[in-house]
Amino acid sequence: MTEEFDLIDIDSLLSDEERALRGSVRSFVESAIKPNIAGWYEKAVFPLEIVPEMAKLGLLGMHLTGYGCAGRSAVDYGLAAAELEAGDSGLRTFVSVQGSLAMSAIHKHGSEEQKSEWLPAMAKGEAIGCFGLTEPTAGSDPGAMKTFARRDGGDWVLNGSKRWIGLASVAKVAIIWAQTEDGVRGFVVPTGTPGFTATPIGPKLSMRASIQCDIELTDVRLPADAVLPGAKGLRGPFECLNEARYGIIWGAMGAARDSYLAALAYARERLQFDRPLAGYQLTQAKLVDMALEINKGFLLALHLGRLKDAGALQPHQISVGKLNNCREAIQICREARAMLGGNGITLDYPPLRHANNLESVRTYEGTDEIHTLILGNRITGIPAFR
Ligand code: TGC
Repeated sequence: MTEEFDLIDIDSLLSDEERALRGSVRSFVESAIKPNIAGWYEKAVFPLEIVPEMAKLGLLGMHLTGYGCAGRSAVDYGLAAAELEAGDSGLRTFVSVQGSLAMSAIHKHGSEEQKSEWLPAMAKGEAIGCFGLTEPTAGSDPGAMKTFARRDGGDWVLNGSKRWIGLASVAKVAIIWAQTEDGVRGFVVPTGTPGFTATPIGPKLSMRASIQCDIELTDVRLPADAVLPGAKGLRGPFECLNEARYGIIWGAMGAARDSYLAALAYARERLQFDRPLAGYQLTQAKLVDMALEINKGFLLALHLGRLKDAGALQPHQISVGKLNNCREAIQICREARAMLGGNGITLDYPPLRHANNLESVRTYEGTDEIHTLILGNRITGIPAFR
């Protein structure tokens, strides 16, 4: 399969260990996800039963060190994200929400007690986490959030609502970001706390094998030590978003690669006017355009991953990757769907499912527009968000 899309030998830039890690995640996706994903997608089911296997592979919080986490590199994490999203964006999203958002928030900003209480259980998949930043009226502009945490004696009391929160209805713990008298703070909220409710949003036309929820917080009372001591202001959640956005750079290309390979296989087999579609120049032009963007997208992801492992990756560089790779991946998936003709609209083939999923992926963790404006700001020095 590699030679069908790796035209510039990107593989030679990976170590044996990196290729081995990628191989084990790819095998898991081939055996546990691909045979079942059409059914999960059609029934709108998130397959909780595969979480323990993901944990065993070290995929939960895999780039974090200590507390039972795998301590793998950023490139390893990216390679895994690409393989998972070649299965389905919903499954990669689970790993992102768990590891890059919920676990990263605790790992980066939590107290020793919070880390010891939650991270080992989350790495084992025994506790699922979610990350509540977005609100019904605060998506691209999280600074406009209305959820408020007030002090009441030694306690905190939270009120507000969150929207589009992945995994919230199956989570044991939620990281909730709220305004306080001292600016935005993060709270570790066990989801069994009275006043916390999470309701799945649906029906959806995208990310059907995944769960996104509304959260209502009504007088949710928490002890003083529920606050994340290391996060003060919006920088706290944004530092976690960087981790998730980074994973998307790789993941989107996984979905693109899977769609391209489906279209290539189909074009080789499908005869029209007595010849395989792959023998027509228009088809070859499409395949070549797709392959070029996949090669460029993976090369970009690998470059950014190497920068991340060197501790040199800057937020605007993550925007380059997220904007470019989501934009190109969705085009590739749509083109692949078109190459499959009518058969492309069924769940027998992955491209339209991937394209639909990528509508969510291009929207969450910063829309195309937000990442464009982050880069516009970087280039011109003039913020144009407001
Ligand atoms: P701004 O004044 O620019 O920044 C506030 C503070 O944050 C710092 N900062 C960052 N730090 C680290 N990494 C980044 N990427 C950062 N971006 C900003 C900044 O330096 C400042 O720090 P300090 O110490 O000076 O206070 O804040 P702004 O509100 O004007 O930001 C502008 C903008 C548009 C870039 C930002 O608001 C933004 O990125 N918006 C998009 C938000 C987004 O991606 N939302 C999606 C969340 S996904 C979700 O909630 C669901 S999780 C997925 C799931 O559950 O499935």
